Amino acid sequence: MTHIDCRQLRPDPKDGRISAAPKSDRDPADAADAADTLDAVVVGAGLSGLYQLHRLRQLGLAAVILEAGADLGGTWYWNRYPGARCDIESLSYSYSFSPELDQEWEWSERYASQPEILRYIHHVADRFDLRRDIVLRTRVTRAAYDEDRHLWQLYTDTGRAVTTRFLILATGCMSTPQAPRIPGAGSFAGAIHHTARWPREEVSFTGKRIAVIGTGSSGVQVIPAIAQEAAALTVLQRTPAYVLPAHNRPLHPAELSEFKVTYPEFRQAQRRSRGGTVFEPPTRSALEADELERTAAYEAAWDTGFLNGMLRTYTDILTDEKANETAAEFVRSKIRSIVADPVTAELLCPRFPFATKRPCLGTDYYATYNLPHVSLVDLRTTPIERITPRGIRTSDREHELDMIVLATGFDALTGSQLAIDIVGKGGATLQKRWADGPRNYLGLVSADFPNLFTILGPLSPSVLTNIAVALEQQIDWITDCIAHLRHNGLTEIDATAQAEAHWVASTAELAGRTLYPSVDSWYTGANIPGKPHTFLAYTGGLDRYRKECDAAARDGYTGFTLSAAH
Ligand code: NA7
Repeated sequence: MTHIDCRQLRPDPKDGRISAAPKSDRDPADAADAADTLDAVVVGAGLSGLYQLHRLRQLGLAAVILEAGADLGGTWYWNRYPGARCDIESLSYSYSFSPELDQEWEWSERYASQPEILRYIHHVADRFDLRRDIVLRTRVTRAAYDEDRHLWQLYTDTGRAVTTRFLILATGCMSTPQAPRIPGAGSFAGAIHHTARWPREEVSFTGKRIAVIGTGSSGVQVIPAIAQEAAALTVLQRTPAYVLPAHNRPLHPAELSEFKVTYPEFRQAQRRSRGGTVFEPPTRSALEADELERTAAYEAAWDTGFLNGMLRTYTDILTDEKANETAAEFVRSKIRSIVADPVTAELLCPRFPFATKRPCLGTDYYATYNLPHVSLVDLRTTPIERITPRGIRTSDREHELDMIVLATGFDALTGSQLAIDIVGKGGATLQKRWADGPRNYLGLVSADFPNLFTILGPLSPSVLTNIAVALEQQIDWITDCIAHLRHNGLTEIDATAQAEAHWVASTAELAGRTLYPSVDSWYTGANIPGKPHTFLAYTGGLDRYRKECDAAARDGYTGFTLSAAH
């Protein structure tokens, strides 16, 4: 393999883009022939991409990250809306691979804000000297596999082609924003911002009439922040969320120093855990407890400020409808106790099983609806008809607005991979192969798409875990796998069709044991028109998943075929 100087791939300092002939002037085949050849290309410079680059470097590989954004950070680069914050504790939601990093980095709050996480990511990039191999403003548009040479040919929106042996998609599980197609959007006189494409320059709400569409995690965070400044805030709600209080607070230096002493054991415990967070698992059914006991348990969970605090009370909240309803009703009682207007309170009460859509962590979310300039519109009874030059017309009236904020979510888990035109063996396209839902083995490799690994993708634990822990597990596995191939003079790894079929069936079977698939959500693809309805994540837990991945590797990569180019 030719090793190239990665500086050749760097953006032109004048405009930040890689210089190349315009796309229309180029024959892709010519471009590929003339392309630079790398050992590995990682797509995406978020938390996953950065750690993957670090690990590939440790193997001595020529590797680069291609990143569509103008800067690194991934999710934390794009989602810079006011109030954006992680819903996993900062001491947990951070890399574990470097004990030195753990010791030197100081988190300021229990739940880190977007700017602080972005600072952390930049610190990591500097500390491990990663920037020199990151190419920004470069979106991978197409990837085609060369079966003879066991190489991927990549095409980008800058016109530059790159050839690589290994292609690793670190494109994020929530990175393709979903914006509803509302008639008349182009006619609106004010600004429309999606939370996941928030402008880098400050957006002022002062004196303005704002509407927010969407009440998932992003809406729940941005709504109280906008309410603090805006003259009027109208929340357009289709489905209410279960919002638990974050009880966010500053972390005190003494507390941090104490935590740092136990960091090594804590990191070990995270790795062994079911979801990447450390807690004592419940032992009893919610239905074994009487109401008094249950309420006390739920109160205690509510007070902890953990996203999954309620799920940790009893064993069957996510598997038994009756057990689930006890938790759901507890949250509804909290909503009724906080929101002063009973009609608004009822509209805010979710009716689907608790936590079957991802619950949200909020700060003053429900109390925000007690403010005189905040109003709630129920889109189930008065749907949006169109956007007008002056605002949004629902079936009963026109809401006059200066700004519309879309907090309408993402094409989760598969969106960022299917956005790339990926062509594998025998001309197979990922789009066609996944037409009825994603297919892969161990959530890592799809059959006939060799040497292509996905991090935090579909049919892996990803969004059901603390992704900081899940991503390190997958990246360590991928890195070991690449090391194994190189050590043995092999140039290709592919998943077998049988192993893939078994994985798809067993992840569906595992999901079927829970209440998750019974509810339409982005977990099931239901939020995207035309997306196949399948449960997209692995529900067996990170601990079990880790064992499955390790066993496959230990037994000589069972379920995969390994080979060498002639
Ligand atoms: P979510 O959780 O998918 O929330 C999107 C919200 O937008 C949700 O309330 C949707 O209602 C609503 N939505 C979507 N499309 C429409 C239309 N057309 N009209 C009205 N309302 C709409 O995305 P988030 O960004 O909040 O959070 C995503 C994850 O990122 C989060 O769970 C964390 O893991 C990080 P619906 O429920 O579909 O009726």
